[in-house]
Amino acid sequence: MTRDVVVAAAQMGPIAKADERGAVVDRLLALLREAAARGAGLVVFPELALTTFFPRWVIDDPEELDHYYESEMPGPDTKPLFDEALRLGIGFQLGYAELTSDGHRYNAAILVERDGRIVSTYRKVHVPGHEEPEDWRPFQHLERRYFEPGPEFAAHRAFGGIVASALCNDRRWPETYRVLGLQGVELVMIGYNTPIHYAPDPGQDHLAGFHNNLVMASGAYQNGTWVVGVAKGGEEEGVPSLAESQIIAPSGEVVARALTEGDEVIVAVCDLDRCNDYKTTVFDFARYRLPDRYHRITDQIGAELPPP
Ligand code: ING
Repeated sequence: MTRDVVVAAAQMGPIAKADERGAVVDRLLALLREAAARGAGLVVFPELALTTFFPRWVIDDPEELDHYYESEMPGPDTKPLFDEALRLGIGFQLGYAELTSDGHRYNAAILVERDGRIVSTYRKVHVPGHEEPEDWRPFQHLERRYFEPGPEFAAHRAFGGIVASALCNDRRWPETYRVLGLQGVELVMIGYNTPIHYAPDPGQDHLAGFHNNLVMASGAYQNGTWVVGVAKGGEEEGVPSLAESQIIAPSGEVVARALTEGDEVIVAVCDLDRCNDYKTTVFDFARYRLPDRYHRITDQIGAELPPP
């Protein structure tokens, strides 16, 4: 007995600041069609897949800033993608900057089923970087200036299983996977924009690819779930960004991985029943977890050191 979902990671190369949404959507359509041609029923696009990664700049002009956000999804620019996906009978996740009607700004990802049903709109919980410009940096990472944190991690029934979205920095935090694991998640889809250079500690730069796999493979194994990580990679507006999109099994093994730093589709047959190999044995939460030993995880924000 298998419960197969054919999943495609649709990696993107750089999006230039000058690129119009129409040209970007044309790239997304080409990736969608290739994924469909290769049998995928679900395509995962990167984080902020419609524009260049604009938090790398200080943008004080409100009109210029709003240009990077979507106030409706689908909107005129993105409707062709929704229409083509429906025609092809393929579902997808799309990362974008959301400006809500009441003025809230989120780093968001919408998940659409094969019949066009909108399953969910996830809003990034872990917002990294800084709020104020820091001129010691070679480029800014102002996500905390431009986005509010989302309210929750939620898993949903879709694609024949239990699925969820996360975004970029979320993948580095074990809480992301465990909160979803406690909802029985079987597939976590994570778009990312990850500069190779980490200004606060450049000593981490050469480990960007290692850390990328480390956190997603750990999250997959420790929660018995498939994990799909999808990059917008390559050198974008002068900033080298990690590619290495990959599809990871509940075992933690990489079953597909991108070879380029550009637009590239990788595909894997994800048997969701493989999750139970781990959920009913090593990580049988109901049998082995002891939450009354774990209070610090939700009671504390930062570390509280033992008394001297
Ligand atoms: N980008 C990066 C990420 O978490 C970062 C920020 C890079 C944090 C490297 C730590 C180290 O992959 C986003 N958009 O979250």
